[in-house]
Amino acid sequence: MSIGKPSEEELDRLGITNGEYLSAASQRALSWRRLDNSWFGVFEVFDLQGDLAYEEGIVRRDPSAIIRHDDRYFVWYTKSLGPTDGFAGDINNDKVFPWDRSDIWFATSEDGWVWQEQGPAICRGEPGRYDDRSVFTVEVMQHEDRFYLVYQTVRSPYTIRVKNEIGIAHAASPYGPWHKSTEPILKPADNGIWRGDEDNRFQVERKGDFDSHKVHDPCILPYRGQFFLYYKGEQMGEEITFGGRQIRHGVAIADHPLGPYEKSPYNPVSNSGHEICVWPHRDGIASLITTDGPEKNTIQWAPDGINFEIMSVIPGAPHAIGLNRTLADDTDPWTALSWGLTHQYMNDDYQYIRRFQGHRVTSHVAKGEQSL
Ligand code: AAL
Repeated sequence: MSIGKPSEEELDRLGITNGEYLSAASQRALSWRRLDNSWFGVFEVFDLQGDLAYEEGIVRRDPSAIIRHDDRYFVWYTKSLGPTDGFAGDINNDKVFPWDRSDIWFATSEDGWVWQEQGPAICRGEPGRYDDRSVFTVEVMQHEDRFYLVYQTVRSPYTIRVKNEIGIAHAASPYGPWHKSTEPILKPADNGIWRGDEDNRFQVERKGDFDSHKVHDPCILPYRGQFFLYYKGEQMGEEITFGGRQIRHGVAIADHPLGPYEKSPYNPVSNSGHEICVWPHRDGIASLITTDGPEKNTIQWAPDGINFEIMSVIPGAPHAIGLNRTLADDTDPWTALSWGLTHQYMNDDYQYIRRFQGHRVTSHVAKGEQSL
């Protein structure tokens, strides 16, 4: 890579001993975009109280964003019962994943620490419907006095190769009643080709687009007069990259919250990540990229909601974050991350919802030491 002749100031800032002898690492450092530390920070995670405290035998995971209505916070999440059987047995009777045979429930809280579970919001559909096996991993959007829940769906049987789709529901109140879409609003690309009939997702003739197997983790943001539905794609024939699982995010755009949603021709819009965690920041969209891929543990920002650049590399972030949509500050990206919800694995069978808190870090000091 040609980087031109580094200036004395650059060599001094990066602490490079001799500009005539640049190691591969120094060459990379010189090619980085010039970024300050305003996007760098850390997270801590805490137990919740009340009905969302850990409960043996119950899965509660993938919390939505938090919204505030009638002087209380609301969150929606995946809820299922009992341990996971996996795929080795009878998939028609077993529970193949912790998020299989799930419904979407919701809870409210006055302080964000003590939560009261209110009951189911979205239940699995009638047999034969696209959502008859599981509804899970929900996000909420409040827009012009209406409420929208957008979530993943699976139709029975839950095979390894089953395609996962996205449904939506809307209501005039966060308590419901919810009106579900009769069809999915987003489906996987159908340009992948499985090899053979064995229920194996790694055997493919052709992998197809980044979202040829599953569309997951939907989150809709109103943006520039339209609705940007960010989602995670899983690809048929998924591989392990030098950063882990081959997972990427895409966006689909609509003029109305209920769609029709059209996938952006620029997809994928990330080359890494897992659950979607996006929020409006300045005139663009910020995105926390966690868990999978070479750019995991980064915060990225796109001035147009599509072309994301790395703004910081962070020590790691809570998974499946549900952002607190009541927090907004266009000057500090960490305001939106100052607290919200996350999930944690107690074990492979049971996950529970916890609270995260995050803050910006501008210096590294010893006990008693003054920063600049
Ligand atoms: C997550 C999400 C999706 C996956 C599984 C449940 O947290 O990425 O929802 O399907 O894990």
